Amino acid sequence: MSEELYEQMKQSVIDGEVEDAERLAQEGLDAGLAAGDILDKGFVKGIEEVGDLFGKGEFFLPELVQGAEAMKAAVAVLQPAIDAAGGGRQSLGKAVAGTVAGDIHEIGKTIVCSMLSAAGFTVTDVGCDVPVETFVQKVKDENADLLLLSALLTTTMPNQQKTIEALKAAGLRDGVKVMIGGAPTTRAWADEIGADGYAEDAIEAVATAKTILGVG
Ligand code: B12
Repeated sequence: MSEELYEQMKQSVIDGEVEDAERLAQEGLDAGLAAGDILDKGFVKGIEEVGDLFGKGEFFLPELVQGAEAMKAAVAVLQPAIDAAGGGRQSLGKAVAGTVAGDIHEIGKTIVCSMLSAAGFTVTDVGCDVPVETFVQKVKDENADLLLLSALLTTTMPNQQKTIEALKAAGLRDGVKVMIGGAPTTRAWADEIGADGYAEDAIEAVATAKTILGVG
């Protein structure tokens, strides 16, 4: 029964059906499924398929955009449930998160933020296409323990490195751990640019955040 629902969720993203995605997300919650499972087993499978079809040239930009809209609509419905899972506990630490300059891919970063909040971190999401200076300022303003930098384009990955360099220049690097991620990034890239952590997905991001901050 839940397998069928997950399949419909996946299909709603492939078809770019915003209203179906919202309805199915709510149906999943009503059926007692965990928000994380709804994402991972349903909607994320859909957006992955959309990406594959786009990569193969079978989908074009309008379908990509529409799929992303459906995905975002589903995440919005699930957000309160994800937040509630982390409510009422003492914060594990302050995190600032965003997608680097030149890059407007925000779905994965938003999911990472949601999962971190659910796990008990206090997260400030600074959005996408974020200039290096904004990251530095936010780390300072929030007195952040952790900075999360997402990049989905090979062309914007260097902005993760530039942000780390800017933190050093501002004298803030020692006070904050930096974790990077996003589909084209790797552990090797994280090591190369001097990041403290790397994670392949949102679940691993939570575990890595706890490890590098020595909490939880
Ligand atoms: C949706 C999407 C879009 C949407 C984004 C909508 C939005 N508001 O976010 C739109 C339509 C706007 C878009 C635009 C473009 N896109 Co696009 N897009 C995608 C797509 C299909 C899915 C990305 C996604 O949301 N995945 C689902 C999430 C859940 O996964 P994720 O992002 O990887 O995140 C997970 C992990 O990576 C990790 N993670 C992510 N961030 C972080 C951060 C940290 C700190 C950590 C620890 C972990 C972590 O955890 C997440 C959750 O598990 C991918 C294909 C793909 N399979 O990745 C292409 C893709 C990324 N796009 C691509 C391209 C080329 C573009 C465009 C240049 C297209 C164009 N010609 O205009 C533009 C670029 C615009 C820009 N300047 O940024 C290419 C990139 C190629 C490359 N290697 O550089 C891809 C790979 C498609 C392809 N196969 O060619 N895109």
